[in-house]
Amino acid sequence: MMRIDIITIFPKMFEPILNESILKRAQHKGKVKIYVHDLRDYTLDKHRKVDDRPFGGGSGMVMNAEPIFRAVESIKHQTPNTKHRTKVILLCPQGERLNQKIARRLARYKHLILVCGHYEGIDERVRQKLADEEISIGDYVLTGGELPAMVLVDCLARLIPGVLGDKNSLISESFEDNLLEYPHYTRPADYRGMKVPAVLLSGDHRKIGAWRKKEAIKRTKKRRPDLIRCKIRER
Ligand code: 4FV
Repeated sequence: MMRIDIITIFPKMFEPILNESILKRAQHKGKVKIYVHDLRDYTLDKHRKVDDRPFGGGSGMVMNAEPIFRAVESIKHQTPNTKHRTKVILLCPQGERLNQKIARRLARYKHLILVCGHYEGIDERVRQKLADEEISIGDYVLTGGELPAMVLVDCLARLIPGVLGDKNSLISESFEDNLLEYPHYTRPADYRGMKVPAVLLSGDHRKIGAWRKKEAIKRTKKRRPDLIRCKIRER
């Protein structure tokens, strides 16, 4: 069972995704426990302030270190048994770009604490002293770290054994083996004259497997030659 704690100033943003579909079922199955914490509950400030003006001037606001330290330390205090397998992850554009390999590695941890930034950013001392890792979901700037945290929770949860109905679906999917997924078809076999490739209707699973591999490589070479290069490098 994996535990995920999310620290955010917008806890309600998570309700819809945690109470639907696979994430809802995964929690009900006890495969993952997800706790969302309002950062403002960890401020000592009577106005529950979590940000302040940047030293050195400049536009925008910076998130204070103290509430984040207090939140993370309080959560760690509540979870002594996962001490050695807890990772504090800061979601930020400066982080390592999330990919399936990182998702597989993080899915093996017992306990993740996700810190969602806002405003211009977070006080550097959080990055230096509290965060074990920094993850970015892509080279673009969002209004907050909440959506990145949701993306991370979603791609991790489905890798936890028993969360997805059919674990085989994890084997032949995009980025497994550094290949994009092959084309999928379902009924009807002929839609507006667009026919399903005959090999898929042949029942010859060796031929179907070979066709799918060929199509996956063709698609990857065309759309993501960088993945092919990774694949060759990893050999
Ligand atoms: C982001 C990303 C991201 C930066 C300023 C929140 C925003 C604001 N996080 N991958 N891309 N964060 O844009 O993770 O604080």
